[in-house]
Amino acid sequence: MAADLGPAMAATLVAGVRSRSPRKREEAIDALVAVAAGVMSKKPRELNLAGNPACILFYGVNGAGKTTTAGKVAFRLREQGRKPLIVAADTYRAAGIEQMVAWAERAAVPHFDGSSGADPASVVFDGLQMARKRGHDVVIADTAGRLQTQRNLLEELGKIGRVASKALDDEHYESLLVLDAVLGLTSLVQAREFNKAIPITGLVLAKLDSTAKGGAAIAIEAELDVPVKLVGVGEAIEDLAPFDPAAFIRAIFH
Ligand SMILES: Nc1nc2c(ncn2[C@@H]2O[C@H](COP(=O)(O)OP(=O)(O)OP(=O)(O)O)[C@@H](O)[C@H]2O)c(=O)[nH]1
Ligand SMILES: [Mg+2]
Repeated sequence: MAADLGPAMAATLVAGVRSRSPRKREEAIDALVAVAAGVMSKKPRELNLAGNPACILFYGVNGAGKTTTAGKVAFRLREQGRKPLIVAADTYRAAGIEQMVAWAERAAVPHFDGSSGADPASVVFDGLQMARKRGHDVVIADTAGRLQTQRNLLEELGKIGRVASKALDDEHYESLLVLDAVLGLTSLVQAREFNKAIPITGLVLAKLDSTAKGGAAIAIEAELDVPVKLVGVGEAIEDLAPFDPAAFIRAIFH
C-alpha cells in the first residue's frame, strides 16, 4: 500500500517526517499530512465550470471508471440546478455508447450520442454545438478507454482536447484523467503519458472504496502539478466525493 507511493516519493516523505522529529505516532501522522500536503498540487480542487458552456472531458485506460464517473457528475450537477448535456463519445464500441446512455437515463440528464465508429472529436464538437443551441450550461463527455502505450489512440485523444478547447470561448474546460485506485503505481506511468497527449487539468480517483488506498496520487500530483478533484467511492450514482487531502493521507497510513 505504501508501495503505491513509489520509492522516490516514499523517501521524500520519510525524510520530511524525520526532520520534524515526531515523538509519538500521532505526531508522526500529523507530520506526514503536512509534508505530503507540501508536495501535492496547490491548484483548486473544485471543478472549473467557468466556460459557457463548461465542458468536462473524461478519459483514461480501459475500465478505469470513466463512464460511471461521468454519470455521477451529471447527476450531481443536475441536482445542483445545472443543465448538463452528456456527450457519449466512446464510439470505439457499440456498448460504449449504450453504457453512457444507461447512466444518462439514471441521472435523468439529456444525452447526445455519437454513432459507432464516428470520429470522437467531431462527436464532442457537435455535442458542444448542440449544448449551445439548447441552452445547456455544462457538457460532460465520455471517451473510449485507451492504454497509455497506444500512440494512435493518444493522438486521437489529443485531437478531442484541441477540438474541445477551440470550440469553447476560452480554455477553461476540465480535462480529467480517471485513475483506477486499484492499479497502484502504474497510474503514475499512465498520467505521464496521457499528459503528453492532452493537458490534464485534474484527476479522478475511482474505486477508492476498494482496499486500494490510491497512494500513487501523491506522486502524480507532485510530479505533474495536477490536483485530484473527485473520488469514486462505490458503484452507485451518489458514490462520488470531493477529495480531502488530509483524510486521504491519514487513510493511507492508517
Ligand atoms: N467499487 C467501485 N467500482 C467502480 C467505481 N467506479 C467505477 N466502478 C466500476 O468499475 C467498472 C468499470 O466502470 P466504467 O465506468 O464502465 O469504466 P470505463 O472507464 O468507462 O470503462 P471502459 O469504457 O470500458 O474503458 C464498473 O463495474 C463500475 O461499476 C467506484 O468508485 N467504486
Ligand atoms: Mg466507458
